[in-house]
Amino acid sequence: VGQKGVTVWFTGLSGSGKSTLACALELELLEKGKRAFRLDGDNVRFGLNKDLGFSPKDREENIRRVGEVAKLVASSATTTLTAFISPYLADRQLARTIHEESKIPFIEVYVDAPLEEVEKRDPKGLYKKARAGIIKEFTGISAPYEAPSAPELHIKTAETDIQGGVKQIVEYLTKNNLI
Ligand code: GGZ
Repeated sequence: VGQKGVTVWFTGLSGSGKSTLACALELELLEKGKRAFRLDGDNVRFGLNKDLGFSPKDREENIRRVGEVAKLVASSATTTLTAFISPYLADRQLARTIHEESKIPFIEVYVDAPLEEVEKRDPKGLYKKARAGIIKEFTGISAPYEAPSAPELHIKTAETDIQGGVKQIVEYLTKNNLI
């Protein structure tokens, strides 16, 4: 049985570790000889979605497009990883529906770190700017984050290291015959 297509959808606050986890998982899959492809803010918001900002409407469109692209890539039997805050339940549900309609498995991974923790990390100083009102509509500060209630996987990055998180995901994908 060869590799099937699947989308692994990371969601969580800025600084929670989505991109870090997605990068490490991508590397692990490639090293195992699996096809893997990653979409995140760095390769999407500066290109495909450079017309979009952070209003609720723009985030919705960001996530809709990412959902459509992820589905297309995953349908070529590639493990597709997406790392976007995707703060709204309804937007993530739409991404899930887009996949279900094409019979592509959709695995939601809640990258969970307390706001207190990510604000302390603040590697880019964004939370500080958001608190000061310099960045508007910042998730967790002045815009909502709607946590998933039933994600396929829940990773607490304040309590688990990167390799522990990657292991949790690889085990899930293996057990469910998705890679
Ligand atoms: C949230 C923002 C904002 C606002 C800029 N709110 O830590 P980062 O910098 O690299 O990741 C964040 C990224 C979020 O983009 P997404 O496409 O993942 O968001 S969404 O899924 O909600 O559409 C952050 C930066 O962009 N950033 N302004 N106001 N994050």
